[in-house]
Amino acid sequence: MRAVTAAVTSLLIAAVVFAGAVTTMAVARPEWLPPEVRDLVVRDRAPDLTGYQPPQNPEDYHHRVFEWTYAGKQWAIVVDIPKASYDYFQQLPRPERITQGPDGRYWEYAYEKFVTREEDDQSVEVIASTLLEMGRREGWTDDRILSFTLAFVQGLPYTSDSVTTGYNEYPRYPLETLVDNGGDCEDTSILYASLVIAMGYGAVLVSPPAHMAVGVLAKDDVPGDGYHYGGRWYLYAETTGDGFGIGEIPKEYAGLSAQVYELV
Ligand SMILES: [Ca+2]
Ligand SMILES: [Ca+2]
Repeated sequence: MRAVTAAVTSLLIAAVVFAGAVTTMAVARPEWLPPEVRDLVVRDRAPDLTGYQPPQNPEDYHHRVFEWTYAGKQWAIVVDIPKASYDYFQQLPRPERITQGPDGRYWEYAYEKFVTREEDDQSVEVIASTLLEMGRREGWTDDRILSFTLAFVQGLPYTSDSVTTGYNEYPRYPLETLVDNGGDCEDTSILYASLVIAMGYGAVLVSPPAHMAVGVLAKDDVPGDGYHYGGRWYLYAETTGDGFGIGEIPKEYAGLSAQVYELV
């Protein structure tokens, strides 16, 4: 896969900005408390909080209600994320590396490590299993459950890194994207890929020039936009904005080569 020159340029600028702001403060990993998730029925465009019990110490949690539309219906889940877990991810280093590309060596974030970080498994799994259960209750097939989950992620607001963090490029761990209530393309792609993998499906991160999305592992004969990589077929999944289904690539990225980040 070819490295992308336009993306590399912006990443190098981000590297300089970021290097000046690195803190060495280390925060101990908190005693693990998984987030509490409840799915809710949405009636009259407002989530029905009947039956919702807040955590015992609500001041220790970030309370979030996520709403989205899929299959002509509105959906919502309530997620209570321990503040200690969020603080822990916030102070973690942003993994990075020097990579050898066809045009030489360049700096980049190690985006795949935001997806596969071991400590994140529980937080992501609780949400993934909730979404999976919601889909199974509807009697949906795998592809619809994956589309439903994509709609959940697409329902998060798009926020630019420079506005929300002051950095040109700032990848978020999945828990951060949920508490921050959104992010930009790599943040929502990291979140979606994490959910897809936690559900037991296959995914990679894909990066067309100056963008990031997810490749969802599919059978070779499933039609749609995607990438052949490593002998496998990955359908393109756009995680920003509404309306793109799995296998639908925005036209500005159609036909362009993309860098693939394997998730193992
Ligand atoms: Ca970004
Ligand atoms: Ca970001």
